[in-house]
Amino acid sequence: MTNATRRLGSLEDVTGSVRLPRYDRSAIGVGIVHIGTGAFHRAHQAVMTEEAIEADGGDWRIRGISLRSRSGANALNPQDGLYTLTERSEAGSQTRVIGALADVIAVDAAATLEALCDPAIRVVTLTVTEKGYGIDRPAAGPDWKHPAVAADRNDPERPTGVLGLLTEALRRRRSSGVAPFTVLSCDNLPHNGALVRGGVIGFARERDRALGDFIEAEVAFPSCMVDRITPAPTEATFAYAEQAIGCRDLAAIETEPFIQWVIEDNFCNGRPRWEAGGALFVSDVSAYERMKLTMLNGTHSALAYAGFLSGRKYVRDVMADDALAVLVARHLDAAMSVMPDLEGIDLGEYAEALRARFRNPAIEHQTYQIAMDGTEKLPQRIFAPAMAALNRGLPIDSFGFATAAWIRYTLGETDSGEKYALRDPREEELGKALAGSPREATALLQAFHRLPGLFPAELERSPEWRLAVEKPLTHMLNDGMAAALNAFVKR
Ligand code: CS2
Repeated sequence: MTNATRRLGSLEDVTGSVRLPRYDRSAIGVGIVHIGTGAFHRAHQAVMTEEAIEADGGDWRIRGISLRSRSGANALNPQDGLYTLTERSEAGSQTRVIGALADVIAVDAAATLEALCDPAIRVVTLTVTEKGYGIDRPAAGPDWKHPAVAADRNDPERPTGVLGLLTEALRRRRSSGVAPFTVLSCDNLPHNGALVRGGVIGFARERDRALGDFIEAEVAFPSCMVDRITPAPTEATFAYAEQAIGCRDLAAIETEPFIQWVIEDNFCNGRPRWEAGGALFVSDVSAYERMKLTMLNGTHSALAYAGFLSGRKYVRDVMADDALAVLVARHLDAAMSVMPDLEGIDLGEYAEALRARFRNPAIEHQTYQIAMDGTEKLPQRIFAPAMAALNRGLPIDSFGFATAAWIRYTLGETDSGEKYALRDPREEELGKALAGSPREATALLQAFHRLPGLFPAELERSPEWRLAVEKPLTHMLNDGMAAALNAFVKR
């Protein structure tokens, strides 16, 4: 960029011939609060919302909330919420400017509460990552040890965390006679709607039983499955956007052409017609969700640990490596084998389409990005399908290899001694488990099994499982990832 480049501030600044919002932004009010306005939200729900507004109008623009970081707000607010979205694939790029986002409130709990209490807001959507909710998943209720949950429990009228904010906003709306909003979690969690519902109701009940009962009876928490591979933006993303629109956009993002959103049709206060953007409304999303978590996300995690430790920076590099490509194919087969039949979906085609998406040469999706937060991701992506395979007498070696690669990854150092940060919310606990254990597969797996709430108890007890993890882990520890991988894929 030259210093002279203008910053995107309004649609008039756009000089390139790209698609612009096909509606008058100033005539459309906000109807959604979205918590977590990162790249994924901007590549996914905001785009579907844009298309719903274009097709149908309706006051459904989005007020964004960033609970912990100011960077999204600093980029978007001076741009009047506008940003450039580029879809990239081998076939070329498509660039457009999205107008559905109105503004972003950053690290301001009072303003967040005010936004949540606005009667115009009828849907609250969330992408706060698996760890962001403060929910104890096995118990399907609040995790009272989570720092934000604990703080909000002590000071419920001035909440700063997700459960506290949603509960206090619903309480205030109720006492001033404003209808509740729908809460729509868009994170990669199994039964995300039911999970968040359990968290909010549990948090509310602790405080006031009647409020808990009210939320249980009146508030809708639909589940949904979201899908779009969206790498973290880089300077190259901004440079490309600048070339396409003729001005500097610090909120630009890039993504793949594929987009999918399957939503449980259960809303208590209206919703945009997201069908216009391609969303599918169904009565039960669980099979879609399981397919995506097991096949896409599970394979992603498997390839991320093995790929990162093989020196592969991007997913596309993993796919270009013969041994890793076999690992991916094997993992997809194993994941597919535990899936129930899904009406209208050919799982073999789904697997093939996933491989093609992972190969996308125009997308720089870092294995290190996917590798973060393993303790939050692996239970639903790897351990649950491993358990399902075990119960059905199916092979579990792919799930074992993925787990071994993750454990090896948590040592924080590559085979050539290069150190990296783990980036996991349970990093300290993992560190303690590792410190108390010799660098030996059986001891390491035992130490990890002792971490509460991570592995299903039945899996821990299975000698077959232990062998499936310990064998490749021993290989990884003694001879390095490349040798372990080659031995695994040759079988
Ligand atoms: C990825 C997901 O980072 C990760 O853990 O597996 O973000 C994945 O790219 C998306 O779920 C795709 O929809």
